[in-house]
Amino acid sequence: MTPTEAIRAEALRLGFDAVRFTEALLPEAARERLDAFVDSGAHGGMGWMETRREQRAQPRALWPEAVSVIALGLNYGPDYDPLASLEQRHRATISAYAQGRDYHDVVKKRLKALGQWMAREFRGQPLKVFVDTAPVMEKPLAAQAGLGWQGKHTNLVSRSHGSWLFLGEIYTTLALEPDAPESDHCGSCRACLDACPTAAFPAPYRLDARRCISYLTIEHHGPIPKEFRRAMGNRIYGCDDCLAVCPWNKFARAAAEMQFAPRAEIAPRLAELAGLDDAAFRARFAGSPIKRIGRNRFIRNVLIAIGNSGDTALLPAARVLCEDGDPVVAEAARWALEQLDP
Ligand code: B12
Ligand code: SF4
Ligand code: SF4
Repeated sequence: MTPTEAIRAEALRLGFDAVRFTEALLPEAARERLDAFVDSGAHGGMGWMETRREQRAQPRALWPEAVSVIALGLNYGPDYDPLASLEQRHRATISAYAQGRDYHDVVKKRLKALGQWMAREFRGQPLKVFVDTAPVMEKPLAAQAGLGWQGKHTNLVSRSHGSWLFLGEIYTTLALEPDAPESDHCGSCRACLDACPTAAFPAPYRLDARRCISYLTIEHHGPIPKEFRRAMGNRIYGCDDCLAVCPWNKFARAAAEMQFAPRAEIAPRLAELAGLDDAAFRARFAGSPIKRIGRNRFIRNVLIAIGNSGDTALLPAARVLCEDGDPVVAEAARWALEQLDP
């Protein structure tokens, strides 16, 4: 077995769904696009996109010894329609990626297990493992390795898993035979661009994060800008609209990883969520990615959904939160009241 064959076999044994190899070198175009994204301010308040830009743009700027990158994918395909709850306006829509256990933990654990196996197998060859939070351009690297292509919604689309792959990488000093990149199979389709409720794509393959509901509900601090509140509907954590409409999802399968299965009700009632105090929020979302936005940002989002619900039974929940100690929550509660009882 060649080293790549052995690593692929071990990664699949550990439960990864896709494994490909590429050189630890990104083309200049990736840097130029990252520069264009950040220089135009499209990253909004994600200051960390700016601070370690050099390392993000080029693997060897992060780790000069890196020779190859192992690009790995873990399927989190939902076994239900992630857009079905959008019509249930007294309930919350939570992105499919956040229904189960935090993928950072699940993917990191697998990456570490593969890293330990490699350390034994290829003695003396250092490596580093990454998922999401490091300054690594995960999608361009995965596309270059042939795991899929960056669709017009900017995420990686796979011929076998559609839009539903989490990405992780191993940077290694091993010289591994690179795989061929995947070509773009979007063609004339523009379903994702047309599905976006907030018109967050200024052009195909380009996202303005400041308009994206995923950014607004997860990354954005402070009040949600008024122009996007109506369009958020009942999406309280992330957004799946552009991913879910992709025709390549017809080849996707439901996640085999049980830890990604919904841990509770897929679309919980807004009334129940609005009542969570800090302790109850932390207990309910322990081990979930939702925990990281904290109770106040979460309740802010729930209140926008309450304002959009048209359900006057939710008026008492909004009224109570007008007195909340957090000014952003209190302002969102007043907005919700105005929508329900103008
Ligand atoms: C910042 C970030 C966000 C931001 C910005 C998203 C974005 N598109 O940049 C926000 C908070 C909005 C976000 C949202 C989501 N995210 Co996010 N996010 C990231 C993060 C940390 C960095 C991404 C980044 O570098 N963006 C900067 C821009 C410049 O990079 P880019 O999108 O690759 O841009 C390229 C294109 O614009 C392209 N391009 C430009 N012009 C052209 C023209 C052509 C012809 C082509 C081919 C390409 C092209 O070139 C650029 C650079 O190569 C990554 C993890 C990581 N470390 O990479 C996760 C990551 C991208 N997110 C992920 C997920 C799952 C999501 C959500 C689906 C979550 C949700 N359901 O709410 C949404 C999807 C929203 C969307 N349509 O992108 C996954 C995506 C997995 C996949 N299969 O692709 C990642 C990889 C995390 C992971 N490890 O799994 N995210
Ligand atoms: S995640 Fe939602 S808001 Fe963001 S670009 Fe996709 S469809 Fe638009
Ligand atoms: S919905 Fe269409 S345009 Fe968008 S990523 Fe999928 S194939 Fe490409």
